[in-house]
Amino acid sequence: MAIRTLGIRQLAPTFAAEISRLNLALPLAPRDLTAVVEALDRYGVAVFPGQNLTMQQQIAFSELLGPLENSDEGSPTYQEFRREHEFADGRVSEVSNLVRGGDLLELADMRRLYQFANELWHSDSTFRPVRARYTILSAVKVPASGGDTEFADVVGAYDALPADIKEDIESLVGVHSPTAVMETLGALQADGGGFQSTYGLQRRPLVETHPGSGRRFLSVPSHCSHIEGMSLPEGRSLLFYLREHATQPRFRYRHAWTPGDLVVWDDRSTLHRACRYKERNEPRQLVRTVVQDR
Ligand SMILES: O=C(O)CCC(=O)C(=O)O
Repeated sequence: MAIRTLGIRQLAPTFAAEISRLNLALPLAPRDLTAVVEALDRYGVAVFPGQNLTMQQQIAFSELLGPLENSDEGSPTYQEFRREHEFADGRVSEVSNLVRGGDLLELADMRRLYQFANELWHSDSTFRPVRARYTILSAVKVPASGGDTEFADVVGAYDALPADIKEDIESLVGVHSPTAVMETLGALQADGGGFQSTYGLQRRPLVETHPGSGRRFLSVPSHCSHIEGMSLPEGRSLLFYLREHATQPRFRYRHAWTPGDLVVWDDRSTLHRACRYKERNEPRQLVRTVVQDR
């Protein structure tokens, strides 16, 4: 199997792997690309230390995995923001507390306020008509402490559910919206950033089969606001239960960033969240590209 050539070291009990034998700045041989996809099918999170890619190299690598999401789509506000980012390309969305030139974002800047949404467990773009298949994040500037990214294995978590719960949730459909998270944060209020969404509601099954691994996974990100055909309290309490189950420490991996690291995760088989840091004092800047799923 091609995956053996990658120099894999598993990072958490059920998933996540470090891949040490590839230089992503160079064009990947087809067999290496196949091996990377196999590793993502198997481990969900792939950590490539010390890559130090330029933005163009990250875009080139990401495009090998599939078509990229346009980060401005559906939001003229974001288009405007991006011009102020150092990595100004529609295929890149910067995760950063800086504006171009290196100043920290102002206290009430909505970019700062909206980024707190990343601290809630989620998988990317489930609220868009086309969700994310993979997210690629690489570290440019990292704080001295904190600012890790934490992942949860929703494949292992599904396997560990009691049989009767698996049966109960088998054909349920979750309804996803960005406002689900922004409402929790208070970001819909004028003094919370006045968030408005241009997206309609997206219906997604609560349980799906991963096409690469053939394994079942739970789709319970914080953007899933309720369950179709269930009252809000009943659906939400089921979602809280499933998310809590899926994010127990035994299903987690926490990545402490070093500048130059590049991490790819499969947004179907994992959840993730940003961890707190002293964002009023220390710069943190990561370059993000997203490969579309369906
Ligand atoms: O900043 C992080 O650690 C995570 C970013 C994130 O949640 C995302 O890119 O969706």
